[in-house]
Amino acid sequence: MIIIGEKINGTRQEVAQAIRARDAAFIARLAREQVDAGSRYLDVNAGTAPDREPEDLAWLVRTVQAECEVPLCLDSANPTALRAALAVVDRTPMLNSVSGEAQRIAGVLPLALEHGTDLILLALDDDGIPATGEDRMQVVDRLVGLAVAGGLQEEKLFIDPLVTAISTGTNNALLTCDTIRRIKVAYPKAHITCGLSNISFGMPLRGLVNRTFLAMAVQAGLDSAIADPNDRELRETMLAAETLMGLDRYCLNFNKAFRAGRIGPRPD
Ligand code: THG
Repeated sequence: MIIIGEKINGTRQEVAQAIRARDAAFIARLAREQVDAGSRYLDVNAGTAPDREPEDLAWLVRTVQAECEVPLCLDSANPTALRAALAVVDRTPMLNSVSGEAQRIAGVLPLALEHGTDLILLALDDDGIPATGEDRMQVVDRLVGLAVAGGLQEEKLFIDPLVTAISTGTNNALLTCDTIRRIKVAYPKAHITCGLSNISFGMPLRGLVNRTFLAMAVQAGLDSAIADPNDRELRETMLAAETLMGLDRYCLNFNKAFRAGRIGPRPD
């Protein structure tokens, strides 16, 4: 799975504080621990204060790049902040994200096309999050059409079916899985990602709910997740699910991870 490490996110209080204090060591530590745990991208989100976001996001980008080499996933709806970040990135990043909302299509999509970035497509538009997989696909179809017509290869697209809390809708997990299946059929070369932990908002035992949902979503075709790579039990479920899906010949990855102590009992 392509893990996009989620921890450098200004909606988390300790990160918001580190950004305000320009505490580079704190951010560098979050970057390092997520890369060491196998993140292929690091999500960076500076929070949503519109006046400070461009400067804050550019600072986050520079700070993370000084510590590690993985590409970044620039998490902002604000084109001005994305432009400020794009001006300082070393490696072509992923943009998170464009949706079917007119403002995002006008503001974010041109940046992705201009810079040839990877791009997350969200299955929502100005009418909100569609209630069925079929309707989410209408948004996805439109966005894939625009991105591909603009010159981005399908392989650079990470389609997000959207995960909404199971506490607010009995069928929300199944709805996401249904959307994943449809995406997989329509765009087999695109990646499918999601914010996994949205599923468990308002629940006890969130880790258990998140990793069980992960196994279901992988079965449906999920191949990427915005998640906490330092969650050992999540990592275990991820590896087991990939192996069971026939993606791990001779169970080599699973056994290697076990021998390296990345899954199973903690080496101490
Ligand atoms: N899709 C896309 N991008 C996204 C999301 C998505 N970006 C933001 C979010 N959803 C995914 N990122 C995070 C980052 C951190 C946390 C959750 C999701 C997190 N949550 C803990 C919690 O909710 O309890 C801890 C909060 C805290 O530490 O303060 O850490 O769906 N494309």
